[in-house]
Amino acid sequence: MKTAYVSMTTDVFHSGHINIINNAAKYGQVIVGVLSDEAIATYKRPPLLNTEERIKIVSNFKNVERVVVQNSREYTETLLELKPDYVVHGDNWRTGSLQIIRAQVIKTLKAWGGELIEVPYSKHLSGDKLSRKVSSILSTPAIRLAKLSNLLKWKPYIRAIDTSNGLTGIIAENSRVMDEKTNTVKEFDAMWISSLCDSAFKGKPDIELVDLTSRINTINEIMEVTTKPIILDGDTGGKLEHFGFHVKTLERIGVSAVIIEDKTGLKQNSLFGTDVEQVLDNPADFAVKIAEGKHAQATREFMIIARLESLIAGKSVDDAMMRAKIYIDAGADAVMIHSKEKHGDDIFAFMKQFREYSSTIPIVVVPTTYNQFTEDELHAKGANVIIHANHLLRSAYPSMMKTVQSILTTGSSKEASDKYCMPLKEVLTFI
Ligand code: SPV
Ligand code: MG
Repeated sequence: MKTAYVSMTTDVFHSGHINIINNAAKYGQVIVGVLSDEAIATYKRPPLLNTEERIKIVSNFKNVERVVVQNSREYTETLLELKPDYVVHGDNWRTGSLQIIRAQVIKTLKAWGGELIEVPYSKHLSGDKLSRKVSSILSTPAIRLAKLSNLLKWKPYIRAIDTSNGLTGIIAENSRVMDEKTNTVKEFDAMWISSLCDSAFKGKPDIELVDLTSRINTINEIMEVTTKPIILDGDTGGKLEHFGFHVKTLERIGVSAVIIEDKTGLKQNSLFGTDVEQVLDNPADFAVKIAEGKHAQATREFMIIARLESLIAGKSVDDAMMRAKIYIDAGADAVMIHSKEKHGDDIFAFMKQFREYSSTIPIVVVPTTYNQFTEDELHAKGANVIIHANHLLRSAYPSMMKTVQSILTTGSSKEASDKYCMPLKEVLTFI
């Protein structure tokens, strides 16, 4: 009996998938390779149903003889093991990101005279469209909240971008590029809502002046138009007695994590370094604040992340390590190490020491000053969450400044409009 192999990534099953299986059954016994959670999470949203669930469902489809797990997006390893006579796939992969995988499949099959069968793709049943629909349901608070801790389990690292309003939220939600090297789609996994940019977009300094009510307005504005998880920059976390209440509020609206920094007194932006007074909190006191937050927390998945400001305040890596251990003991789910140095040596030294202490607790980094390192390089040194912390504000401001300068200088908006502005029509259609 001949065998026909069908690979399945989806967790939103529709009749198009049944059609492919039924077509495959015309050629032989159907073996379905269900993609593992990890394999899926490397290139698209993590699956709603885990591998086991999907295996159970697919095993019960008519005409499916056997189900195996396909551990990577490429078929090669599985095909070499199964040596099927046929691979059956929708004809939609002749173009786009799957082309290379298709070519590999054809090449691999050749070794034993196997053949690729392509079935006309049901366009109206696009899995991506259904997926987007599902995603919007999944932006309800409890589900959005859990996304970050799930992603941390599935992805080698999380890539976050700063968002401060609905517009930057949409940019973070929808921006994608094709990575030619790995032939995968790259996008942001999460949004960071920084104190710096949330304040700056409101025309205020970053001194904990924008209160939580106002920050929540920003969060809501972003949540209205996005589905990705949110990491909130919680500054110092405020008064000890208030922090537990803040945690409850953030959980209720569906924020995934809050990062609080071990400073006290008037908060100043960390990138001032020691040019301004940066007063570190007493580690024992800060630990109590973390414990207070963890105690107030209602869900399992919310994360309280302790931000270590030792290096910002001119203290040593050892000081940061000493504090990290105290904060973890108090219940912190992860640590963020920050520095304003450009060389990155202090960050790497910290990560090395921290990884000797724990191989699993996530490390968050904000490579604003040491931005010569790529995400992959930072991950290789130990980072699990990489936050690009202020770049949308910093790219928007100079562009707006050029525009106003031009209008003031020329007395009309013609030059600015022709040179610096996107067509109005695009504004009407990109949202
Ligand atoms: C922020 O962007 O608000 C931060 C990171 O907290 S930093 O500005 O580098 O302190
Ligand atoms: Mg901040």
